[in-house]
Amino acid sequence: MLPKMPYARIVRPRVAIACVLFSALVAVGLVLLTRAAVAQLAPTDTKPSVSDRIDALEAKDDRPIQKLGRPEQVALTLAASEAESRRPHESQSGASAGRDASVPAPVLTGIQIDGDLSDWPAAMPRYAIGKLLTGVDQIGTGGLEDADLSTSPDLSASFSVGYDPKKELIYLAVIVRDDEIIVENNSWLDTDACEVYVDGLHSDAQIPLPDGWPESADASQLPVQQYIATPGPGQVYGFKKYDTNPILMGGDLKKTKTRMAFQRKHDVTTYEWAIQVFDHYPDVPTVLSPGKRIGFDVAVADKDTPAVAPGAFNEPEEARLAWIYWGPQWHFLKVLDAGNLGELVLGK
Ligand SMILES: [Ca+2]
Ligand SMILES: [Ca+2]
Ligand SMILES: [Ca+2]
Repeated sequence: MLPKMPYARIVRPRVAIACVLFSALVAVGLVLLTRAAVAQLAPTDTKPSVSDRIDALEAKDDRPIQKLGRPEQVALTLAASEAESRRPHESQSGASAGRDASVPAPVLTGIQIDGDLSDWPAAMPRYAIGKLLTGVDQIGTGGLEDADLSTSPDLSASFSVGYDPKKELIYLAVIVRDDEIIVENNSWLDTDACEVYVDGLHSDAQIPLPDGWPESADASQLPVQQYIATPGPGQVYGFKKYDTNPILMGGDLKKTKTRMAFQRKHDVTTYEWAIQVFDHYPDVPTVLSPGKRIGFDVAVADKDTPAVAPGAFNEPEEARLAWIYWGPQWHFLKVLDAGNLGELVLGK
């Protein structure tokens, strides 16, 4: 016998409970089905993306790698980082006894920095800058792969070097035969240039690429002083934080005694440098004394055609900047790796 109450009050709660139970079962079923479908669809062997590879490198090296907006810049950074990670790490301690790339720097006085080398002794030896950087994205070979870099009209460069122990300066003359001069102020890829690397400690110290490079460069933290000059007016490499030519990467050239002047005659550009070297910038200049070894390298960049677009980030291979250097085999940015420099041996 049914209790005397309206039918609806008995039946509706039962229907409601059944509906709730049914809905819960459907929801659980949907979740299980979705998980199974995702598991089946998920790839098991995907090729890592550029960002995955950067993350992997960061994890391996325990350091951040600069993430730049332009894919080609990411590729450059990645290629360089991978090149770095492939090589054996060098000793961090002590100075090297000597290096394969080594030249004497005799005492030299009475040099005026004006780009005119007539005040240099005619008998000063000249050393070829003859290594062509290859295998780095965005940098080309300028058709120089098979060229003789001591005679090529497209690009041949050499240097002479001495030092003044009283003025505590290295004197450097860089003579560059280059058929076409390009000086733009948009990027390091869009200009002729001359770079000098010095390390007063002659150390093997190296540091990882600082986050935010090159804007974040801090000369007081770098193991090498990198001076950069272009043979023309305007901001060197388009770096907005400097107002000199040359510049000191991450520092203030005006806090140093380094100066440069260039001249261009016919197809020859001459850079005449007086260079201050530091044990630590800016507070500990290096004392230049006979027999001392100074970490040293010099490089020349050659761009010969106007860029397709400002900055020259998307140049066809044959139009890209070529980069040659003197010292040991390039592994990564030499300003971060003092052991990747050659050396000067100061004379008496
Ligand atoms: Ca001179
Ligand atoms: Ca050239
Ligand atoms: Ca050029």
